[in-house]
Amino acid sequence: MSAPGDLGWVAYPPEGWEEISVMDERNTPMRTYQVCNVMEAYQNNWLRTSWIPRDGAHRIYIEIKFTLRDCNSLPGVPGTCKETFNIYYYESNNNNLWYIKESQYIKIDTIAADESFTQVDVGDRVMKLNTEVRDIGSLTKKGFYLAFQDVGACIALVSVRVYYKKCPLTIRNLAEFPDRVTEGDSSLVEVRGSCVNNSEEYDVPKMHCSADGGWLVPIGRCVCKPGYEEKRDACQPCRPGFYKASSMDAYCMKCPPHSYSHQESSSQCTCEKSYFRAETDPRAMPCTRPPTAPENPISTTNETSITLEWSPPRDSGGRNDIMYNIRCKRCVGDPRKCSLCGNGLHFIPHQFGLTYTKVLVTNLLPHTNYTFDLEALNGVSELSPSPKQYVSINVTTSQAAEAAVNVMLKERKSKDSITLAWQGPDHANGVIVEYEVIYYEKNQKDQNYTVLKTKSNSMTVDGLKPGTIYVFRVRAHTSGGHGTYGGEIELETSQEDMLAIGDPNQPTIMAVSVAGGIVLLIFLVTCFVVSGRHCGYIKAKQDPDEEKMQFHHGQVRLPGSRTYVHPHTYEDPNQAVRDFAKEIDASCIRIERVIGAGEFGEVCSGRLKLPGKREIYVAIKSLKAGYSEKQRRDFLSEASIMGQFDNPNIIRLEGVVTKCKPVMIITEYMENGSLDSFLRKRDGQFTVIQLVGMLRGIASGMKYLSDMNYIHRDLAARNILVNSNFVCKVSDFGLSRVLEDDPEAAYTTRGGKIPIRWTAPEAIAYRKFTSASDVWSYGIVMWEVMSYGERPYWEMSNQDVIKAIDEGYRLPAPMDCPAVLHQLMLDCWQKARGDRPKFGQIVNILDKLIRNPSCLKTLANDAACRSGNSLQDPCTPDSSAITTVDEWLDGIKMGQYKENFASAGYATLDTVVYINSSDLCRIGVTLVGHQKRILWSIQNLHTMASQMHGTHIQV
Ligand code: ACK
Repeated sequence: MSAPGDLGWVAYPPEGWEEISVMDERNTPMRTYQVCNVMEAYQNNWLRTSWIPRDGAHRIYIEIKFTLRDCNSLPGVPGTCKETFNIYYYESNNNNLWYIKESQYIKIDTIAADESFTQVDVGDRVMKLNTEVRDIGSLTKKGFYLAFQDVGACIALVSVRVYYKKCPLTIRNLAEFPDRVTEGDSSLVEVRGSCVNNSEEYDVPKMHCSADGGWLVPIGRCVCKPGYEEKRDACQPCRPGFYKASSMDAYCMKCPPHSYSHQESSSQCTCEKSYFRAETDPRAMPCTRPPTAPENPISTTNETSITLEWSPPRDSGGRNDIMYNIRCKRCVGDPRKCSLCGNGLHFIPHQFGLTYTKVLVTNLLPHTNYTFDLEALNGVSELSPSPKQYVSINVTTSQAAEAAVNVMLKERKSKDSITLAWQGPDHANGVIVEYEVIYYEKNQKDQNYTVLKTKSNSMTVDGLKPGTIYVFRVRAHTSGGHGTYGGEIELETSQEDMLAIGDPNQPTIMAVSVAGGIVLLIFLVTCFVVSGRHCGYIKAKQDPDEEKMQFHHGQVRLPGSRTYVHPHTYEDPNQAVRDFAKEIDASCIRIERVIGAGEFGEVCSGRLKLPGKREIYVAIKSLKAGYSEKQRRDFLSEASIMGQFDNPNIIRLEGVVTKCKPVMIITEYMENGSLDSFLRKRDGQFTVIQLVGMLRGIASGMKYLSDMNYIHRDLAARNILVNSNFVCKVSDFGLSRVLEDDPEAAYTTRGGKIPIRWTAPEAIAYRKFTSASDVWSYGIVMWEVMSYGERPYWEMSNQDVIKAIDEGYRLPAPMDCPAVLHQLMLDCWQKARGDRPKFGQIVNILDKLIRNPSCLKTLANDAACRSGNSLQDPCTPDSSAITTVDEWLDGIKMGQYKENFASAGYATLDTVVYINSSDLCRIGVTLVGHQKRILWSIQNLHTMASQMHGTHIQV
């Protein structure tokens, strides 16, 4: 508080605090309150401020500037001289109290000076000011009074500033977040944003206001409506000549060729005259027009069949969806006496909607004139009012060869072949040269024909798909020409190979009568056979993780490595316990006290004295009475898993008691219990190197597990145990653990129970648990360790965590966390699991850091720029201190855009931090995935910096 005039504060008794004007160092007058009754004992001087409205704040901060005389410097003062004063408050809805009893005030604190001064030199204008800040939380009334109690010191109160903190109005992801006063306690408050003008919600925009007045964890976003694009936190209209069709498009685009927009904020461009846009055409596609007519039609006549061929139109209208229709007219005698051909003709493959420039027409009448009109169409032909353009071709047929055949079909089927047999025609019109068998998969006629020829009366067609229906037709070829194809017969291959089904000589069902005609089929053979009748079977693509594995005892394992054996692969789970856990005689165990509760019963500490060995401290998990057989199996499964491990960073199994009740699992005793509660109790008490040492131990244990192909699925600080030397060991290997035991596990939409905050997105989404998903969890454990047991993602709901992760949000660095460690966390949280480091690499990095602690000096929240791939070497300047745009882009594996950034004028990192998605589009980063990666990295460049400090208000 500084005020040049009369402040109107109340001082009593009157001979106590005095309001005095002094000059500050710039010679401007200012008001102070002073008291200096040091010569007399029993001072009790009060100074009370006027009423201060609370203004909705929950926590109020008071900054006091004052000077205080050192008692020793005052000559002749008695021992009652003091060097402190007290500060109090009194909450009240009433702003004109004239008297408040001393006993009604609540004490805030006793204030002592950091720097007392020894001399009062009136000429010396440079005062040694002490500044102290105190706060009061949980205020509820409309306002309050502050009071300063002097008990015999020499004080000058120079300034009192009262303020509260709020998260200031801000715009993020096109959503406006209003001023928000922080809470009295340290919780994060979720605030919903409202979309800026001309934008709409894509996903509910939310941010969290922290007690410090900073905005944290933006999730959701708004997007600019069609016709608007994002520019500097606002949605600007597209200029004339530009358009934006969908709110999901990032930026306005130039109207495509043959279209225009005369207005601002167009969501699409109008086609020029004679140009059209089909309903399904993307808005970015140029407007197009119908094609011209097909060209160069030619025909080849073979008796009563005709092959027509033509060239595509000269102008396709700008599209590539050209199709052809054929109309047929039959003209008898006078060419003007034409009628439509009717349904008797066969067009192979079709009459309408042809995509090839060739068609075979059969069943024509001999010695007849036909006119075929060929027209080309495309996706906008129907939109054009102009008549379609076509080209005509006249054709005359000749005498048909007569070759009537009766074909009998016989069959023998297997998985991939069918044998057909038939009898020759009764009255062949000439000598039979050969037979043609045409077949196709039922309903696939248009895609896949095969024509086979034989001189014999039977044929085995092989290379067929199992369990598939094929359609067969047969015709004879005589010296007079081809007969027409006979009727169809449908035959199905068997599902599995059968030795012999049916007698090949046994005639089956069908006799087909075929009327002959000569047909040229060569082009059919080329068009359809070449198009590949063998679809084959697509071999299921293997996951690269799985390729190198082989099955052993029902378990996957790497060749040559020791692999953990899942207890479920034993028919008798008790055998697994016998194989991997030592039976201990209950008389060797002394239970001392209960230390916790597990899923199956109590956890106790005690001692184990095996014959011939020294006594050791152990933890004893027991199975509570009344268990089912399944519970017993699940309980002991932890022992059969743990018993397979032997590593200093994995909790060691001493043995089991199964021969008497209660059934028990005995493990080494870890004096400091679980890591999360251990760290919470010791907040701030370890050096960074000690914390890194713990992390190294956990990573080493996890490396051992992943080398054994064991996937933990619930790696979290609560499942790490700490011994008296602060060695951390991975624990909790029960089979039902992830499903039942973990209080953090929540049901997912797919039904499984998963500890969401610790679990990789692919494991949540589709249960893809791998060592890489364990690495993600390890990153969360790193964060828990570096924040001394803070809850990951604080009070956010599980749903919000999933959404935030999906949108690229990652936990910011904990307070005082070295930049390299936060970078390593971010690496563990790569979306693509293949991009995450392996546990072996993590151990190496941590080892390097421990050998080279200077690498840990740069703190994440101080680092001007953070990014890069710390896996190469966390201490090289490249990864810990990125200074150029090129280094930054290389670091986030976006080096291919260096030129785009350079030519757009982004020369230094400080110019990059303001880039948004439209800017990225404009400079040529159009892939959404790349945009996201770059924008996340930019967000990282100033994660904490952007979390503004509280707004201070003066009263
Ligand atoms: O956090 P805590 O003290 O550590 O409380 C839990 C409790 O038992 C239930 O699991 C503690 N606990 C489990 N195993 C051990 C062990 N091997 N040594 C010491 N404490 C253990 C754990």
